[in-house]
Amino acid sequence: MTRAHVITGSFGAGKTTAIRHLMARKPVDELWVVILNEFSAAGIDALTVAQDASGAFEVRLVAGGCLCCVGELEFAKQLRDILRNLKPTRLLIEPSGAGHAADIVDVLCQYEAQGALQLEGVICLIDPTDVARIFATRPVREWSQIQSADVLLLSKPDLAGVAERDTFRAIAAEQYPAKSWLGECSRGAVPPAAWHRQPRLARFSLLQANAEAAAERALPFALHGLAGREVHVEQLGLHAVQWLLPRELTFARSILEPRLGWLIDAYGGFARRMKGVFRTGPGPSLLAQLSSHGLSIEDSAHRLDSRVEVVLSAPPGEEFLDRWREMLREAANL
Ligand SMILES: Nc1nc2c(ncn2[C@@H]2O[C@H](COP(=O)(O)OP(=O)(O)OP(=O)(O)O)[C@@H](O)[C@H]2O)c(=O)[nH]1
Ligand SMILES: [Mg+2]
Repeated sequence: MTRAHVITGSFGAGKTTAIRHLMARKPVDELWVVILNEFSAAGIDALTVAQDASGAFEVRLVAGGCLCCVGELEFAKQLRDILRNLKPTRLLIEPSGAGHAADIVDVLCQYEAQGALQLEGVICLIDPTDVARIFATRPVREWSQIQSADVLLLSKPDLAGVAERDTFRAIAAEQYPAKSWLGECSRGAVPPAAWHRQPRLARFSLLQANAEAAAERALPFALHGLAGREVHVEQLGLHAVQWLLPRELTFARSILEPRLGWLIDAYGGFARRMKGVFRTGPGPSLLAQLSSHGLSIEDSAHRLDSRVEVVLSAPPGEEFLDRWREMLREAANL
């Protein structure tokens, strides 16, 4: 089955350099296809991206500002043709710096659900000369490229000083769910561990310090016949419950928003922290967080699944668990 990789990042972050590096290491007997979404139709990158590749490859160009908007039909057409007729071993996709990474991830996940490909990972490159601006102003497109990625890599490490590395780590620390890999990418050299299939199994991200010491118990939790999990964690005197729900489910904002607020008010005394990201349909997901400042709700570009975690200072009682399960059941749609 075709293994697909997405390499995102803002303008000039080093995406094509990374793909060129990967292409140069492609086994000679494998067919690899690259889809480049260049902002202009000049096709400059298309000429060089495979210059060091050996054996069979193909480079397809989709011109336009955003693979999923301007070039939507073209992208879908190319993808269908590639998967049906070429069946490459690997498919590398570079959305333009102006692209909506989350929508591309959605399209690839749909193909994955049909068994037509396996999405190995979404890598977002962050240029050290951009980190301060991205962290301070959170531009929608760039923040969404970061949110929809499995892996964050600081590109051009030769240009990064202590401040840029600190800001890169600060951006990573804010992400929910936590990224599966963080690292650097020098002159396109994507670290092998970042490039291989990323585990999408949730890792508990709110109690992650000293993870070995955690006691964990997973229970099945199905909604509309789709298997999810409810996991209870106890660590260092704190208790946490997380629900992990498959990406096929969407959740009604009109139920989630008031009910989350109600649950927090009713059980706020011992809920120390809560984070949840829920798919709500084709658009942005809903990211809810409870911190010392109270409950906040915003959009997120995370599209891979839905999950929520609550950290408590006492073991969760049955009534508390039932209220949460009930809310998830009522808000979930197929
Ligand atoms: N100093 C330095 N420059 C690098 C590194 N990696 C890539 N570059 C340079 O960064 C520039 C942009 O690299 P590209 O790979 O074209 O970036 P891109 O993300 O594909 O750019 P767009 O497609 O235009 O958005 C090029 O001049 C690269 O040579 C690195 O590790 N260090
Ligand atoms: Mg490029």
